[in-house]
Amino acid sequence: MSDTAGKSRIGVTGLAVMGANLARNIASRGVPIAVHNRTTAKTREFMEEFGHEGAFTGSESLEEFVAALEKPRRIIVMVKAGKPVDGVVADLTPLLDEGDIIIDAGNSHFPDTVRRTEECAANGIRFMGIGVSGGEEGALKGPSIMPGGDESAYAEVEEILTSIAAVVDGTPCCVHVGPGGAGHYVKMVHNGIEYADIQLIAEAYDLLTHVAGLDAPAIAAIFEEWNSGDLESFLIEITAKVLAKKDEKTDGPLVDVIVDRAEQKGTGTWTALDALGLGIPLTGITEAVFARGLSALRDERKAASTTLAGPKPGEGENPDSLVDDIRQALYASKVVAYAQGFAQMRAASKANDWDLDLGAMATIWRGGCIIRAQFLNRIRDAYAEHGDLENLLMVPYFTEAVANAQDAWRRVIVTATQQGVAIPAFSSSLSYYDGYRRERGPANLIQGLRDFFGAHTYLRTDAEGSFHTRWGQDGTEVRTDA
Ligand code: NBP
Repeated sequence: MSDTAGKSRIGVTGLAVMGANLARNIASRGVPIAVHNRTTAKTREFMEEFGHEGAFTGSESLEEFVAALEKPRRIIVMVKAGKPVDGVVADLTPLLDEGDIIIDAGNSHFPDTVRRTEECAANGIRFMGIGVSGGEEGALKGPSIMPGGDESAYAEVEEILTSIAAVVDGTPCCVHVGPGGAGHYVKMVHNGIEYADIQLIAEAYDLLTHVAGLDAPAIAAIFEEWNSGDLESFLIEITAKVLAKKDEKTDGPLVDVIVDRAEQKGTGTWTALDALGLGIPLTGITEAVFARGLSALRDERKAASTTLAGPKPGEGENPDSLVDDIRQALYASKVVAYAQGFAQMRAASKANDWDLDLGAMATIWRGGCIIRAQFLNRIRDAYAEHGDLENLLMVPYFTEAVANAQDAWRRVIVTATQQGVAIPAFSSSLSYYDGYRRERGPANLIQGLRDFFGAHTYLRTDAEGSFHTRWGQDGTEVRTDA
């Protein structure tokens, strides 16, 4: 009898919402699968509720779980990110053989994935870090999957992963991203872009509420309409639904009774920190993280609201075109946020030798994930046409889109500023745009100041070499690299 007879082709350990749904998705493709959870009761509950859906083997210990798998063993770990992943890897390692594959499909931080890949390799185990987006529904019905790690390991799971992923225009939303931490890196940037997208939507909602004076049902109708144009996306679609939802208790809009304090799990912060390390301007995502931080200062804001002076939103002149201006500002800011996120992935790809195919990233984000949008087709086309792009803003489609939107974008920012409405993502995106399109900015003065107080030297526009002025001495300039 062969070693594979009666064995499962793959296993999932960690049967909380994501692991359970991923396991059910895999089983629904006719793949025999072993399931396990640290707390055995959860495995039993899973088998009772879903065991009939496919060829599941419920395992009550890790030893049983490993023994249930064909070789090379393919094990998806879907437990809470951080220490639990290290714990599971440590428990699995002595039970596995050379060439077996551990796949961390949670939201791990990519440096942890790089470390785990090395640690597992030292034990002959192939480790993969794969990003899975789409929440619980995506995991069950078809997520966007961003697999990173050894190509030979990917080849062993490609068929299963592509079969469970979302499909758009016949293309599965799953492609091998790159080695080591590349998959989790791309998932991190995906989540960062999600932060920016959500913040931009929140700013549009704030303006429509407090400057345009509209109520939630009216704004819901506007978002529904916007969802049939350039902005068409999952997040715009669900914004309309959330705004339209009536609260059972008050009979008013549910959104009006939700506390205005946004929580976060840290992937936006990781994205922003990484951009800072790479020296890549990532204003949209970073401002979105800061805005969540500001929202959390709820008690301080309450005190400040009666102490700090400023205009009252809604008490000012509004342009007649306000609602459509907001739509255009939202679109232009979104283009900037994506341009920044893709520029960050390009820089990370070069820094880590990942050789990321950015067009493929846009392709696999078109379905299954939270930022799925029509817009990603444009990004995919841009990379297909122009190859290694420094900045998406330089592609004719986006150059033109932002050029067409910019008058409205500027009007919105002026109106919001005059009426005292905070629009950190809208305005920082425009500042990035204006900064990026300037041939000569003001950093010449920064360099002069740095040279004055720290002898940090400067370059000249009219000569080769680096220079220092003896500011505190005779004021003469010396070349420092000669
Ligand atoms: P959770 O992140 O809530 O984790 C719960 C699971 O981790 C349970 O199976 C639990 O086992 C297990 N676990 C913990 Br906690 N500590 C453990 C340990 N030391 N050893 C072994 N198992 C341990 O589950 P989730 O919401 O399904 O998310 C799973 C992963 O997917 C996370 O990394 C998450 O960030 C990521 N993700 C989630 C979503 C989403 O929408 N929820 C979307 C995309 C990605 P127990 O039952 O014994 O406590």
